[in-house]
Amino acid sequence: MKFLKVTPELDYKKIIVSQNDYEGTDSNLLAGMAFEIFLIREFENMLLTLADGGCIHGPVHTSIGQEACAAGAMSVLNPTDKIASTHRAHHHYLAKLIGSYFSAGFNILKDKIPETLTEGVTQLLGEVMGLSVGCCGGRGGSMHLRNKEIGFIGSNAIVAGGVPLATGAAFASKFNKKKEVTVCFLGDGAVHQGAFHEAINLAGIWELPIIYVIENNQYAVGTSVKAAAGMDDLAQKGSAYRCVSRIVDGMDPLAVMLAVNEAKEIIEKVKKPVLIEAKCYRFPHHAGPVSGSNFGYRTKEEEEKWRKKDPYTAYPDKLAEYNLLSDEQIEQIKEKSNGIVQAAVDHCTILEGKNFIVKDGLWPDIKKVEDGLRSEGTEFNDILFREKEDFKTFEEIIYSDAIAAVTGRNMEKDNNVFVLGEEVAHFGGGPYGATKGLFQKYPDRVLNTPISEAGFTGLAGGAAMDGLYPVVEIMFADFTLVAADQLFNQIGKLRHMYGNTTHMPVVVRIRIATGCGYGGQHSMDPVGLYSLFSGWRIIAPSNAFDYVGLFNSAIRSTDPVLLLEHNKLYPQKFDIPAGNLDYFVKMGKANVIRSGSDVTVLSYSSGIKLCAEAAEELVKEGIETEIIDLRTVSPADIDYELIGQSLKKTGAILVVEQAAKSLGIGKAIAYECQMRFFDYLDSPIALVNGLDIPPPVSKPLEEECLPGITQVRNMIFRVARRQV
Ligand SMILES: Cc1ncc(C[n+]2csc(CCOP(=O)(O)OP(=O)(O)O)c2C)c(N)n1
Repeated sequence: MKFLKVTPELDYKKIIVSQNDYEGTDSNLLAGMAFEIFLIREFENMLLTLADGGCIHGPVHTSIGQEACAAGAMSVLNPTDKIASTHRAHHHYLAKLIGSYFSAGFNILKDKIPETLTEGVTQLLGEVMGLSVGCCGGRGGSMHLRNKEIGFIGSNAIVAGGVPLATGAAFASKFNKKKEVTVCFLGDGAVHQGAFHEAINLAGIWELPIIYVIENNQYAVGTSVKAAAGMDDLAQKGSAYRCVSRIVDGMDPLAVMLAVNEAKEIIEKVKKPVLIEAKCYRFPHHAGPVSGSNFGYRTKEEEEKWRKKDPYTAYPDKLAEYNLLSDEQIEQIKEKSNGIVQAAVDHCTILEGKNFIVKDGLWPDIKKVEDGLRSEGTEFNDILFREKEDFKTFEEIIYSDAIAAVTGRNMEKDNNVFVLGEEVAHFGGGPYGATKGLFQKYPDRVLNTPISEAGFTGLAGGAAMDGLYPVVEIMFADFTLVAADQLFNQIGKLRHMYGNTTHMPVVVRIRIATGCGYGGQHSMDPVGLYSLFSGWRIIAPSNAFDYVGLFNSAIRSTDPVLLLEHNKLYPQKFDIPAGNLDYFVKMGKANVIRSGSDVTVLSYSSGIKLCAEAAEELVKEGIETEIIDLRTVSPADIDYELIGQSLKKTGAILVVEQAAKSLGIGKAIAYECQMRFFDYLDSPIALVNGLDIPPPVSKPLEEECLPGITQVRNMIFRVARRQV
């Protein structure tokens, strides 16, 4: 055996900046960066004062020491460029604000500060304080900021959680052929998260216009980079993902500015994403005003060493030393920045003695606390919803073909619809034929992904926030758990958290593979899991007619929609209106598919056929079963009006699901029904569910797990006869 040395071609370098670079840089830009650093420092010191005075609810993660990263990066971004940030985001927000509201060539020493900047700083302060004037109406607070107008697509409190979303924003720019970049800021701690690796890999293979800036402030809370990574230079990570990688002094705004400028050129010319590691330091501990050394994970000596590079002093000193700005000019800039912060504080607080208190009338209206969790439905204002009775002629179609057909029809109508998932562009129609023929017709809009559910669902979320309509296929429902943060913490919550300032039109399609012998990690019916996150709408069509109409509604919806497709339905034939894939079925409207007077049975998806067969068998016993196909099964969309009407007639109710009891929605429906319709009920509400175990592979054992016709028939009989 022998070893050959492998020398991959890596573009991985350290950037060094000299006096010449300073002297060759436009003095307005240099002065502008000083202004940004001063404003950020003044703002965050003020936050600490306000927090100390009890005016801020929640943690304050300052960027004290890290201001140069934001000031440098934003100095070369265009207002249309986008940025994403983390729990430590004030510096990014303020610098982007300045970048967006100062016109090109703005001279901080001579020009008047635009009103919009002062208003923007007030919006940030208001948000951190949880006030209605905040950029998200006080919903998000310090860690969940968003301001689309300035290209601040969102900060995120899940470490690395925002990275796939930012990658989705970059995807949207490329998709729309826009000449803009996205800068995704992250901490050194985020580099160890899977979401980061999945997202940067997607950026690498799809050559997305994104710059990942790792602000390596040496610690994630109290854990050093050395301890977490076993190495000093995190920029190396980029080389694994076809990125150009750079290390830069993050305490020097000019160095960061030059690095980001070069990154923009690389994106334009080489079409590769760029990873910049900006080495910097935060002086206080993770949150609050106290130095990190007080907590014992670092020394005072180390802090003192870094103090010498503090951009608040070292940068203006350098400008003075190189005769680029006088001490007087520096003071003038400082005064301007302090004035803006003071104006924002005056807007939000009054001083009583030595105490700041929140001004009257600035708290958000508590009656509106639930607003914006989901759309109010205005996107359907001009839609006439249809039911099967509205059509005269029909044609037969296989369920899986209906999925492909209606997806294709939407892609034909709207260029912003695209499909992504594992193998969706292969085998002529993806793993189940549900994307049949789409890749051949739309090769740029049907994207095979690597096996990285968190990465591509998060990317879809970011793209959806940017105006695209992604249709994500998740191969098996159980893989939801691999992408749980993106699906639930991000896609399911952000509309509300960002104060209803974003739409989230992601459609996720999932095959439910119960009964296929795939075992306990491929057989989940996830309806109950998604229903825990109320931002989601969940659809489980039992036939192709409903599928087509509900898919059209799902695509039009500005909320995330989960489409559950039971494996058993895929090969079944159903009628849909002849030559019509454009009708809409209303989400939230259930359907009586069989009338009866003895018992109401609620079900959805493949459960409907089972219930219909059982009901048919019970006719000879003299039992008249009413079956309601719920169709939409997200808790807020259950059609209780129809259920109530039925229950008034039958007096008894049974919910039939193939999902395991703990993963179903039957319990929640039973609770609601007894709260709403107690007076109509003659007997306890009954449930039929799968067993609460991971379905085994062995055929008889798996069959034992799932409710079959006998169990359903027996339970309908008992409920109808009031023998529960
Ligand atoms: C997934 C996740 N795990 C843990 C936390 C708790 N937490 C918040 S910030 C943080 C440290 C993050 O360090 P780093 O990414 O280096 O950013 P920094 O705080 O240094 O800016 C931790 C552990 C979290 N918010 N999210």
